[in-house]
Amino acid sequence: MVANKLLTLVFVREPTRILLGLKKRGFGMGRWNGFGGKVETGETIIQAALRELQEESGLKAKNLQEVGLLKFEFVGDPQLLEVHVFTSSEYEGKPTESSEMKPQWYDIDSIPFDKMWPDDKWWFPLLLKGSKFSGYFLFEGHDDVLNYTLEEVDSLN
Ligand code: 8DG
Repeated sequence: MVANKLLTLVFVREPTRILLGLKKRGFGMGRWNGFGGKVETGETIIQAALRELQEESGLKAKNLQEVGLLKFEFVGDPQLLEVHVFTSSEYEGKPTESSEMKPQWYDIDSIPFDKMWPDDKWWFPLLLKGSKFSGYFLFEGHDDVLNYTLEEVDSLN
């Protein structure tokens, strides 16, 4: 059995807008997303979430809350991705472009779903309304979701 690959994903949000970044390189390049990346050895998931947000956007999250757990399988790849999703409504700093991400605020009623990972349109509404959620998505390549499950949960464990 292959261990899951742990990743973080952080969305900084205000009442009417959310900060997304255009991924400039690597996995998910060309898509708008939250800020995150791989959990490194010796780091907790929360430490990784804070570090990746700061490295990629220049922001320091002040009230990180874990809101989602998303698992991704890609046909032909035995390794499952386990993405821990967080929001923060308070932060320090000013969004700053990095080598990885170009940040931009989006009104919550004009999120660019057609330029994001295809699964995001299903779980984003839950994130935006403040629910917690858990999901699994089976991808073929990076554009096609063959099947998925998604549920609102009371708590993430
Ligand atoms: P690197 O510098 O070593 O290249 O990478 P990293 O920054 O450590 O990690 P990464 O490979 O760029 O992390 C991938 C990011 O994409 C991570 O935040 C999790 C996120 N992500 C997926 N799948 C999906 C998805 O389907 N939707 C969304 N919104 N985000 C996803 O891995």
